[in-house]
Amino acid sequence: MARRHLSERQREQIRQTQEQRRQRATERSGRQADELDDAGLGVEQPGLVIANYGPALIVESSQGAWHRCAVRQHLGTLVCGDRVLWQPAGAGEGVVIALEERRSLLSRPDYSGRPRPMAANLDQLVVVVAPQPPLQDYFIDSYLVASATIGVESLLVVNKIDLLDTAGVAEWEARLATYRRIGYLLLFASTRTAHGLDPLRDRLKGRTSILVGQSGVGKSSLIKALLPDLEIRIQALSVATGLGTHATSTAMLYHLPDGGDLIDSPGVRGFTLGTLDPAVLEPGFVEFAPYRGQCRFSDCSHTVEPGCALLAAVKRGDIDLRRLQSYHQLKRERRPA
Ligand SMILES: Nc1nc2c(ncn2[C@@H]2O[C@H](COP(=O)(O)OP(=O)(O)OP(=O)(O)O)[C@@H](O)[C@H]2O)c(=O)[nH]1
Ligand SMILES: [Mg+2]
Ligand SMILES: [Zn+2]
Repeated sequence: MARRHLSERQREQIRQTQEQRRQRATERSGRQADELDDAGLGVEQPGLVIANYGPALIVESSQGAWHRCAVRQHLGTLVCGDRVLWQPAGAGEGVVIALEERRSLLSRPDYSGRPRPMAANLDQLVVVVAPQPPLQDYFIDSYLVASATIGVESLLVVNKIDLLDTAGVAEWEARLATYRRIGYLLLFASTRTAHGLDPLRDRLKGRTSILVGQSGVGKSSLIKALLPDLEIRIQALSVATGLGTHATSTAMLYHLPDGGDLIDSPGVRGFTLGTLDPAVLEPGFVEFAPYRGQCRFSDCSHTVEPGCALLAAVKRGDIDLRRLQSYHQLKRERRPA
């Protein structure tokens, strides 16, 4: 569908209308929620987007009830984690009329490579990998770039370690040690044995996190392991959407028992960041920072040049060669088509 481009003036108008609505909603907060306006809609109120099923948006009210909502067109694509204003419109239904400003937004390229919003207001990305399916190394790096670019923290979870013997675990430790060295939390977990779930719970507490990673690494299984009452929620969802229980066809938000929210996302086979400026890769390679501007040539491509500070760091063992290779691969993918 062609995306309408708004002028600055239109954007400002929309912003003002939304602000007025927000204020009206605050003023009216003393009124009954079932009071209807001229269009047959109930009182404007805040809500949280739980999932976006294309035509249907699941919005949770402040009382925790789910409503299947339509969205006013000018609001664009809304995603789970979005804070909105909405009006009830009959039993379990409603209309979303305004979007609160987003603290952060994670997008994923669609089939044509254009970024498509996936989840909003995140605090951290949990990159899940596993011995099965096999991991493409640069996959992790692409997520670290994505999170750094939107100003969100990230950590790594190696799931399914019940499939590994001691030597296997040591191998994975060694393979991913780089990430620990450059400052990321690296956890080993198994939803089968519950190994590693406690430190994961600790880290998720009080924040909004999203599980990302290849299809089949166990993201939904982690959700199930961390949310004992999940079956109830899934049933509520299938009632609300009429779509059955395929919870990971779209990103979906869950409230954690200890506080905080956890979003399950549909797995991907490949992951590319789309056609953005290669310069924005830098924040995802924190360990390169001390060498910025240190190469002999200011336009150094860090591939073959003499006096390249990054290549020298790799040679000394201060930078992992695999990370530099990832950097080059992501840079190639990012070049505008
Ligand atoms: N051995 C083992 N298998 C696991 C573990 N966690 C999940 N699995 C299995 O891995 C398979 C995929 O798990 P899911 O949780 O559906 O994976 P997912 O990441 O949500 O996959 P998508 O929804 O396609 O992205 C299932 O057969 C799970 O039973 C684990 O800790 N150990
Ligand atoms: Mg899943
Ligand atoms: Zn260089």
